[in-house]
Amino acid sequence: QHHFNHLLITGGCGFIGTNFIRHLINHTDIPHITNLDALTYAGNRQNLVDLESNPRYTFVHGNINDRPLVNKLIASADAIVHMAAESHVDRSIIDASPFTQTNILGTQTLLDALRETDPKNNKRFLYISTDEVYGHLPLNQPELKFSESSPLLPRSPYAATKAAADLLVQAHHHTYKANTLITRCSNNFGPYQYPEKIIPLFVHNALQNKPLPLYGDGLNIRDWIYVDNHITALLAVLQYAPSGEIYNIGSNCEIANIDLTQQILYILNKPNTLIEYVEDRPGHDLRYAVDVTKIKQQLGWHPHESTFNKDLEFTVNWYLKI
Ligand code: NAD
Ligand code: TDX
Repeated sequence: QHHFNHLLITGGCGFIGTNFIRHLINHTDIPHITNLDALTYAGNRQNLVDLESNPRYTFVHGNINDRPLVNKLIASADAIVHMAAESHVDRSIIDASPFTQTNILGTQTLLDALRETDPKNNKRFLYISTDEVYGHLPLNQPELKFSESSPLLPRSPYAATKAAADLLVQAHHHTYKANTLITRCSNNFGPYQYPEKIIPLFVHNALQNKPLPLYGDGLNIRDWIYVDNHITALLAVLQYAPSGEIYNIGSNCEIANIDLTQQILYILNKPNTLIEYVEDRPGHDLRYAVDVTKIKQQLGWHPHESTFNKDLEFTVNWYLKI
């Protein structure tokens, strides 16, 4: 088991980062947590502002492409959890260049800084990849799932940049023996998600009785996981995984977008007539589904006993309160 004195998180003011840092502060005894975040439109310092007086937490406003800053921060950390990214597929379709800058070049900057400041490869570097690097699955073969050895066949500009970074991380492990780990998680939901992603966007619209723009025929399938389950998996990987390993993370919960949308409307007691079928996302991935046998067997990780419906209801109600 690895113990950590000082974790550096990149992108901690985003959705998963906020939940992750709150979990680290409340449920671990890691003494120091530094959060490097550029505060893009998706990052909100207010998410964690109550922690800023906590001596265990330090916020650094900066960019992962700032090499001198990154060198300094990596030098004083003993592990890095890299989750800063441009994360929205629709934005990557409009303009991929910020995705290339942050997701590919930013990851390269971190890896170069790691190589310079940690020549003995003592520091664990966990890259938060995504199941979207595998591309998509057909709708008519439910037995198919992505395993860690499935080929990387990304289809959106977002997924292509995440896959490029995933491969760079692997290359640094093989070439320089960097102490890397990679996780590829399915679609997360929970509090603090920016309202461009389907769940918070649809809650937001429904509350104002505005149409919910459902892409295409609404039959695309996503494999949903509650964000806290992703977080316990990340901690299991950081603490117990052998260097160089890659793990899928998911909780076997495939739902078609139309069913998800109807559940959200049901929880909010709003009519299905708010659903508006709109033009499909270009290149819209049909289905994601991850096989999570490896992390369960090797690390003994399991998602918490809960149901999707309960977690969704909690999440929707959380958005009602903000
Ligand atoms: P998010 O968009 O909510 O947050 C991203 C954060 O990164 C923001 O706080 C933003 O300010 C910061 N950031 C962006 N560019 C930066 C830069 N150049 N330098 C420093 N900080 C920068 O994203 P999220 O949903 O929390 O996702 C976090 C990570 O998890 C991403 O790497 C994403 O690819 C991955 N992931 C997300 C999901 C999901 O369902 N949300 C699933 C699998 C993997
Ligand atoms: O308005 C919408 N209407 C709609 O039908 C939006 C925003 C989405 N959708 C559909 C597209 C997808 O099939 O809902 C599904 C989910 O879409 P998003 O919330 O944009 O997520 P997705 O494209 O699946 O990607 C997410 O999961 C994997 C995250 O944004 C990624 O960062 C993560 O890697």
